[in-house]
Amino acid sequence: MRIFHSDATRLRQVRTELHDGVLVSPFECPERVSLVLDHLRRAEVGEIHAPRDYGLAPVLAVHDRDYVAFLESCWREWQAAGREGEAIPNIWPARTLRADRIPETVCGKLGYYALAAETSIAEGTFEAALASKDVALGAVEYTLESNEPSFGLCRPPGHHAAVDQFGGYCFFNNAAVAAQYALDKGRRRVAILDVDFHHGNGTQQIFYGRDDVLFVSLHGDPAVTFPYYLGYADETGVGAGEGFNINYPMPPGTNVDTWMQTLDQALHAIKRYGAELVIVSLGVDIFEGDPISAFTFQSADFITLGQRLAEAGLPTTFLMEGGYAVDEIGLNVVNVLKGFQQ
Ligand code: SP5
Ligand code: ZN
Repeated sequence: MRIFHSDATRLRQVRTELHDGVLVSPFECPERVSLVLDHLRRAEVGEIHAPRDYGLAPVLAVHDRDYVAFLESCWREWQAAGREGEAIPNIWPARTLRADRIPETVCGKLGYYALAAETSIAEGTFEAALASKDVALGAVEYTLESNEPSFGLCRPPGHHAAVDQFGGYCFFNNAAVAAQYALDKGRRRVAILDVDFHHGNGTQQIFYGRDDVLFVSLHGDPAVTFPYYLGYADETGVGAGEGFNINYPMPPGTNVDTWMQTLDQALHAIKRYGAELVIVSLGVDIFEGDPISAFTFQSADFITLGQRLAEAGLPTTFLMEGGYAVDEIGLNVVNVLKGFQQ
């Protein structure tokens, strides 16, 4: 298996996350990358390569141009406005307000383009997001050219990022960028299997009206779990996309047997679809020890997950999403990839 990593993914080094009403040191931290990398090296999972620079075109194939421009200028504008801390939204075009006009100053734009407040923006955020999508593109390009599996150590993660919204620690939707790239290189049916604890609302939104990307997600029930406002089982797609969005919400505490049985259903759907490529949005925050999640995976269960994914027998690219139990994040990722290789 080939691994893609870029040192620039560590350039995002924000100090603050709004968590339980307190500004804390962010769960989504650059050490996550270093720890996963260490374990990948020690376990000799595969050669580690730096991706090339794919530019902005593959990003603009799924994201709104003004949104990307906002991410690029946000921190500069925030500083120019003389704000003391990091850029955090505190007002949104919520249900009774207008969302059809984009404000002109950074405070208003932040709320317009944000879907959550935990994700601060500061120096290096845009650069790390650029590196993260290059990692995803390097990985998917390798799989497209070789049919061999790959792992992209993306950071920041991507699956909460929608066409023109950031949040949930995500800015560019790496999996969506990679899936679109595969389509642009001639693949006709791509599946994205999202196993992160949280629903991949951004990926769902980007492909909701389309039948060329099947989105399948196993996640915590949005009735009680972030991102709360998307991820129910009755969201099945719209128009041409009807039937090509499959959500499997599960309650907090769901045991691994139930989760694995649900994975079997997901993999059946992916095979029935005739996917030519599977992109796995690999969040290891389904681990029991994850500080912000509520599923019950033990480290050994990640080996089983990798084995089940390999049994599907499809070209597969893994892209890193969440996972915040930093002491075990490296082991848990390596276990998935080793299980896949067995
Ligand atoms: C990529 C990814 O995994 N993003 C997750 C973003 C979660 N952000 C907010 C989480 C709020 C968790 N609140 C749970 C409190 C448990 N004490
Ligand atoms: Zn997550």
